[in-house]
Amino acid sequence: MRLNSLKRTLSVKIVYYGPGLCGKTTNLEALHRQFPERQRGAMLQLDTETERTLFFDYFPLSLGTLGGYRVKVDFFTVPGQSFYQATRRVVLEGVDGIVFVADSSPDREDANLVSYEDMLRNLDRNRKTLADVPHVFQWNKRDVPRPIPVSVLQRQLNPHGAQSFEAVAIRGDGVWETQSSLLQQVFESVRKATAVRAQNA
Ligand SMILES: Nc1nc2c(ncn2[C@@H]2O[C@H](COP(=O)(O)OP(=O)(O)OP(=O)(O)O)[C@@H](O)[C@H]2O)c(=O)[nH]1
Ligand SMILES: [Mg+2]
Repeated sequence: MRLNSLKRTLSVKIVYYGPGLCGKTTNLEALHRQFPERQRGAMLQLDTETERTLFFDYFPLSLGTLGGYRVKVDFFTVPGQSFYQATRRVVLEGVDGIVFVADSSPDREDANLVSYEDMLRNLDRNRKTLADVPHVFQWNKRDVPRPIPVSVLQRQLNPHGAQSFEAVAIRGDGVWETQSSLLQQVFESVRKATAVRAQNA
């Protein structure tokens, strides 16, 4: 969270994390379409001609004012391909909320686990743990044949029972619910943090 008391702005950073081709970019594109035009900024996509994310995707959202501050949300995706490790660590810097997107395709069970471990490692490098950061899980691609059962995904990736949502991001299903649940958690933690600051001021 960044508070700028001169400009009276508050911005929070949301990151979509997950293995290559799990649907992070698809989520951001669907979300961008679902927000009203007057609230959303342009979507920036840094990708190759093959449509794999090279650096990240990004768009800003204005959420009106809160306590005299203009509130902005910055949505990012990380590139899932394994060799973009350094980019993922940088994109995670200063993160306020994470959506972990898992791929329900039966052959992506290992890829989900590897990406999850990679996320924990990158948080650790940013001196954070998952427990410090509001997060939700999204079980994407529920439309594929013989999807990994949700109970298996829950057991492998979400043993602590964080909020989770099933999705078919290519149809936009579940995209809004995922985001909205995460933002609620993020703003609850912002409220607590700013209350503590006010008390200590
Ligand atoms: N069947 C199915 N395909 C999906 C779904 N969501 C995304 N896809 C497809 O999966 C492929 C990869 O989606 P992307 O959104 O580019 O994946 P990504 O996670 O951004 O991938 P990287 O940028 O390489 O990490 C595309 O062909 C999407 O159309 C879904 O819910 N169901
Ligand atoms: Mg992508």
